Amino acid sequence: MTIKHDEGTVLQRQEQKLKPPSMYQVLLLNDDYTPMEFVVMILQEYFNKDRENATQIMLMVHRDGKGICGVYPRDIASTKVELVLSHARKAGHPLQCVMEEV
Ligand code: TYC
Repeated sequence: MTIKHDEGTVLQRQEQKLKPPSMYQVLLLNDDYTPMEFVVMILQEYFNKDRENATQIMLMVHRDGKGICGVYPRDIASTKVELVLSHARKAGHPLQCVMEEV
C-alpha cells in the first residue's frame, strides 16, 4: 500500500516490506574422536536438552553424521556455535558445530 503526502511524495508502508528475521539451524557433526559423553554434556549445557534427549541427539549424530541441536535467530545461533567450538577446543576435541539458514 502507498501513502500520498501533502508534498506529493509517495512512501511505501514499512510493515509490508519487513520480513521476519531468518532462522538458523545449529548442527553438530560426527567425528571419530570426540567422546560421546562430551557431546551429551554440550547438548545439555548449550542447547538446554535433558540428559535423555541429549543422548538421543548424540546417537543420531553418531549414526547419521549430523543432527540438529536447535533453531535460533542468527546472532544466537552464531554465539552458540562459537561457544561450543571454544569449549571443544579447550577440551582437546575436534567436535564440529555449524549453522545453516532454515
Ligand atoms: N562418533 C563419536 C564416538 O564414537 C561420538 C560423537 C557423537 C562425536 C556426536 C561427535 O557430534 C558428535 N566417540
